[in-house]
Amino acid sequence: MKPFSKETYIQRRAELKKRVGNGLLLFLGNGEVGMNYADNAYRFRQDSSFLYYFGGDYAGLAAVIDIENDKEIIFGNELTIDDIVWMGYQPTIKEKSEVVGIYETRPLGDLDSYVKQAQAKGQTIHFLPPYRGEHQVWLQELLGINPAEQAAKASVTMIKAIVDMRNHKTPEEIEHIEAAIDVSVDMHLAAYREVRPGKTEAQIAAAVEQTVMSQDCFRSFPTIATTKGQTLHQHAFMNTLQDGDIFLLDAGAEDPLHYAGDLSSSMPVSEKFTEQQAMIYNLHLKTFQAAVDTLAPGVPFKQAHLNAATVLCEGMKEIGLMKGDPKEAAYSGAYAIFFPCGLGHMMGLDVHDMENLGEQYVGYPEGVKKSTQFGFKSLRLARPLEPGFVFTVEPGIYFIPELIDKWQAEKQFTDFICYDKLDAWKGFTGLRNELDYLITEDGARVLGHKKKPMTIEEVYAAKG
Ligand SMILES: [Mn+2]
Repeated sequence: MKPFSKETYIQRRAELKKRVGNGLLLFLGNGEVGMNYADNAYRFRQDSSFLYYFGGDYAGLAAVIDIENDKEIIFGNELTIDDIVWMGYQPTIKEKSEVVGIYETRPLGDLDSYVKQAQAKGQTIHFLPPYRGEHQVWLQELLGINPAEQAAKASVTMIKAIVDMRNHKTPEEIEHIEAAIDVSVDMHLAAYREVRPGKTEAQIAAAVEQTVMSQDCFRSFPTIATTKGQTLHQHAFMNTLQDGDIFLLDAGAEDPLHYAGDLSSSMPVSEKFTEQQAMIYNLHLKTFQAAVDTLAPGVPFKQAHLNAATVLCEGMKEIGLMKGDPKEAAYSGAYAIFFPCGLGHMMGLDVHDMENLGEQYVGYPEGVKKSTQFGFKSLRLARPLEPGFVFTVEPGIYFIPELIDKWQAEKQFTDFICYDKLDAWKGFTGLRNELDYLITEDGARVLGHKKKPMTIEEVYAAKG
């Protein structure tokens, strides 16, 4: 797929300038980070806001949009002959900047004096909250702000403008997201094919990552490939798959422009689910459908979360693990014993889009604070949905022995939870599915051209 034209980047910066109105917007690109020594670096990943406004997918850059002086400058150092000997020839910073419509470039060392002059003239310096240590050091050098105070002094005006722009995906962004999702579906199909007793989690993860790398993409986050799905983000691969286990995969690709896909699947390690597993899997599909049926412009995502939780409580009541009014059980937060996370999150250039800018700005409307209650506090997205929003839907059902024991000891929600019956379920582990959705003018649609298995029949067919 083609990269975006320079007009895309020019328009994005023009829109940002208009929204912020004044001052100097400072963007720090990411650098190389050594794993154990400087030249043995982690895989390079550019900052997503930098990618969004300046393209520039390489280390050692910064950029400014100087609104008062009507300047857009990329700061970076040209390669030396030593760099070229070790890393090969690359186009110059000037050449790489012109493809995003930036015609002024300067050495990185000039950034300091540029920013200090702007400060001396009384210009407001807008910057984003840093998430890397070297940016904290850099901001301290440039602006004299202590790392501990940088997040609080970051520009709320700049954050809000960027969040609002990046939250609304354009058709050309959606093409890239769908390309990433298609590769993500292939990653999951590899797992459905490979999962069987005797294989290790590491072998399945390897098949999944072989699939993504062979399509010129990279994973959008560390793969979760586990038979201990009750642990929501289990990143270790330490188990051998056994007959009767549920295998859970949460994995996705990012495409060459770094747009993400994020999918989850749950499947039996044996040929078929046990009767008990099939019952919980089908209840999970009902919660999924309840969530999806809620998605529409103007409807808060929190409502989709609550509707899924209500269906979960209805099902748990039928099974005999809950009692009382299911809707009350959902709205009170009792559901969280089986579903302690949120229903989903925004997705774009980051798999949890713009989490570095603050979930409060990304996922919640002005004036609505995120709950601190267990369960609801993990809901990253709650706001009314708008056309162009792209997000995940990923309800799950988890039996977490430590959580069950803790709540039982504390006598939490005894009107709703049948603790005496839960003992027998502590070894169930957990399951979820996850798909990615776009809000349209009149509803919502699932993203991607390839279909990930969802129903039990589809799961068995994919296992082959
Ligand atoms: Mn997700």
